[in-house]
Amino acid sequence: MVFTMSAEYGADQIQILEGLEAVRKRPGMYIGSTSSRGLHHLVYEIVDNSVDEALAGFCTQIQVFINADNSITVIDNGRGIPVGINHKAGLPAVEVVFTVLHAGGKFGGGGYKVSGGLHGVGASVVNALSDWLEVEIAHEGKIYKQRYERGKVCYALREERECGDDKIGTKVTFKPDATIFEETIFEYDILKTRLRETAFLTKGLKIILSDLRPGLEQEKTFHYEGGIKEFVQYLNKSKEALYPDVMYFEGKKNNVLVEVAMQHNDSYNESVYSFVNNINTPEGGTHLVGFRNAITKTFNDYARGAKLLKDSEPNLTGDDIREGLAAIISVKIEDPQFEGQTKQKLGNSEARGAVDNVVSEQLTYFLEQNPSVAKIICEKSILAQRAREAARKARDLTRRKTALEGSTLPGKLADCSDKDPKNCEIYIVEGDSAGGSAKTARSRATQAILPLRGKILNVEKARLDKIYANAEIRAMITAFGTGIHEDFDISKLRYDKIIIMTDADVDGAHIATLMLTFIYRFMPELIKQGHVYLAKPPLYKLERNKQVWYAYSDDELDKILAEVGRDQNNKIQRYKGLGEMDAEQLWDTTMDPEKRILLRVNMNDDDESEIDITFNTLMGDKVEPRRIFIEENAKFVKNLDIS
Ligand code: TTJ
Repeated sequence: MVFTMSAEYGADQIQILEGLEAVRKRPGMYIGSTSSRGLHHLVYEIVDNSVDEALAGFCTQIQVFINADNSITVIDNGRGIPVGINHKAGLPAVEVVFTVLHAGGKFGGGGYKVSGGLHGVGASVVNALSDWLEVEIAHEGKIYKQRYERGKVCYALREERECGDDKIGTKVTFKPDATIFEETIFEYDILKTRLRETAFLTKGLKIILSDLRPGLEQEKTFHYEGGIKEFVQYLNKSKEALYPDVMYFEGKKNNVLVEVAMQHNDSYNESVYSFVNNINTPEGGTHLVGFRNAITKTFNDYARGAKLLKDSEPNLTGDDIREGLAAIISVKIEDPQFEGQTKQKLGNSEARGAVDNVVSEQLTYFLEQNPSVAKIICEKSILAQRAREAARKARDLTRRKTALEGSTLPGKLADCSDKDPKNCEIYIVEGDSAGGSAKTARSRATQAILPLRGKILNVEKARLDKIYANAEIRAMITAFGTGIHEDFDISKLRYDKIIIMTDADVDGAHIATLMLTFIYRFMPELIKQGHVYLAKPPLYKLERNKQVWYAYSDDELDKILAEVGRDQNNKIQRYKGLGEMDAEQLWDTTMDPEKRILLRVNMNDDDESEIDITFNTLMGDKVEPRRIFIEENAKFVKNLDIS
């Protein structure tokens, strides 16, 4: 096959170059950011094209390599990007894919495309933002190849070599442009989380992730014949399932492909995740509404029909039924419309009815065929209803209390005088002694102190009524001012920073984790909007000839000793707890905004399900998954205090 390339740059070629120039000028417009998140989105853009080929039924395996030079290679065994001339552009189709903006996505029209969707920007953007990109296509016994640099064609698509007739597929390798991305080092775990999710959502597709970087070599294969059923099993792996089987419903209505998998566990949290064309929709949308309507209606009808719910008793609410529910809702739509603040909410109205229909019909049938499972779920929901009633009473009590006596803040709270939340911060301090020093050390104008007595309630294993009854939890809720769950209103937040200050030992870490579990489960927006921090107290105090240094890590201590000298004039103290510091030292080392180190707790929507699983693994009932998690992650732990 001979390719002709017009020697002079026609109008089209100039337009193509301008398009890619625009991408390089304002990359954030196309991939959201040029941070680590934007860098990893490049990989998803390319992989999603192969996933499309899998959804079309022509690709069964995708390999992703992190190469030694931090370039990425993606290989699939699909039909291969077409190499024939695209007559509209007068160029080979594959060149159009990589050089014309938004030219990506399906070639055969129709179908549910994952790539190049509203969230996708197409492979041409990846090309424009790469130092170089090479594509090879195995087609009819030949390998075709083309190379681009910063989006510009280096040579015309050419026949590179012969290959076996049975070889098919597409291979793309690209190296992100370091002049555009602040971060060009790929993180294996970020790609692992996303590729695992993609494999769950595309049943039967095998995805292999390999890290080829020296010293980081590892490989993992994701292959789930059970698709989202296995996703729910994965969500429940550190929990106790209430019944053996994961319910699975699938159907097609109003040209919407519906897949739902669900299984209750013994926790009190809801872990329901929704997707459209494999794209996570953390803000939910019509598909999620359809799901919620269906299960609330179906379970109430069943509970009444089976006389599990007396006529005199009120209906179960969606919250009651979804307590402890792990579920995946995955719909495929040809032209998804996204809404919401971050464009991660599905707007298509046809999805609501489609999901409601499929789930109502098939769940009703399932419950009739499995009365024992139905009973278990209804009884758990009725218990949840009673606990919710009790919690409402407890909450109304706290509300009434604050209403009657004005907003009584917790007695132990030493509030700050400035009333503008933007200027204020609250330290949640472990233990009364450290709380005392913190109250003395603080700047009264802008720093509030809330001392908590030892270990707070582990909300991962408690129902709402017990949580409201816990004094420490109530103190935090009242002090923060936002309310929790459906009451949550971030505009009522009384402090711009919530700083958790605990001892630098294992107990302190455990208390900090308990507090983070509470905030994550009841006020996740505080974390998402960056209000939650961990104070970093010093690990060491070095005294030498009347001079004092503080070190916040072993490395830092080594650096200081290298400077001042290692001899018997050094007196080194390893801090076991905040209580060992007097107020002045606490201020100097941990509370003075000019000098302190604060670690901001970050959370983004990409890894919602992973975070949920991690909290449950660490804080939940089952010991074995926790042991495995700690073993797998111990290599990242420094300064583990084993005293
Ligand atoms: C679409 O239908 C006609 C034959 O070609 C089909 C296609 O586009 N297949 C395809 C594209 N398989 N894999 C890709 C692809 C793979 C990677 C790694 C990157 C890109 C941009 C596309």
